[in-house]
Amino acid sequence: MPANLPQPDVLTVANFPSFLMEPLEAAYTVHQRLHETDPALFTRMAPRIRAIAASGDSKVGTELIAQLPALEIISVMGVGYDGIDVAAAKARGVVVTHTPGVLNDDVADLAIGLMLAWARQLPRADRYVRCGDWARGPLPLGRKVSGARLGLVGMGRIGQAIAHRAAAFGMSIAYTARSVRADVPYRHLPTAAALAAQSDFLVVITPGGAATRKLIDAQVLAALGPQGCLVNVARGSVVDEAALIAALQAGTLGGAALDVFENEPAVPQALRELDNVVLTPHIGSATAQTRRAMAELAFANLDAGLNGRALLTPVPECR
Ligand code: 8YV
Repeated sequence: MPANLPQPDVLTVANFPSFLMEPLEAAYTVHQRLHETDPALFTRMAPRIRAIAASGDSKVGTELIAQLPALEIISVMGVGYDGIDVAAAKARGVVVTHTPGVLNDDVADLAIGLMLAWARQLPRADRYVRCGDWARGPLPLGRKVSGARLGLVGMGRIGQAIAHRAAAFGMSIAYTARSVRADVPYRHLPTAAALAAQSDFLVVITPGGAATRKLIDAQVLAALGPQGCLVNVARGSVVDEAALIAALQAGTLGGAALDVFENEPAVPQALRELDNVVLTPHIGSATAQTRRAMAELAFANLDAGLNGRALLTPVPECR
């Protein structure tokens, strides 16, 4: 950009790693969470802000969008964008982009890892060795994963990556999704409850948002049953967390392995006290390699949007 032109103003609404902050700060005037840290200054700066950089768990609602008359683009570093009010953005002619594809492997790897961690009791086994219990006798037996029945709630890019890995474990694979996919060889079931009734592991990998809110309810958990395990690598909002805790406490559900929660980073004490669960802090895409790829794509989208070039990966609603 010529030296005499001011750099575009960008509002960040998440705490980004240095490998996204550095390119952003080199190219733009960045207002780091200014709407939260200094609302008065934000009000003065708001008319200049042309872009928002957000993460998969950021909330960008109608109110914030309405405060930014010059807003052109919201670039999300994440595949999920359920926290962004896309309808409000579109109504204002603001485009929304996200980072699909580059994180499929990591999220799928974690889903398989969580199944193994729960069934083979890896966190417990690790503690068992460390605290010296091994000398007193063997760890109680775990549960076999290879050959078990996997039900996938969602059959998008990441769902397919999980299925591909599960096939190598000899698992039988079925799924439920809004529509039957002609391009996958797996059995489709019409509802999450029907799928759960025929699954040992039910893995949730569907987008969050209003359409899937509490899709995994008490009925689905009952269908999964006392031998079943729920794995959630999607969004906490997809699972009725209170019903999940009740089922786990009552033993009507065998267990759960959860990377996402309804109200992150708060995880209910009741869940943290259960020993039939494995809990991780929303790390689906959290590898150095993948987060860099996500940051590059998020930056490229933002830069394309602000410079009138074609967006790389707009969300489906903005294509
Ligand atoms: C992270 C995610 O929460 O991609 C998503 O939808 O949930 C995660 O990868 C986050 O977006 C990292 O910035």
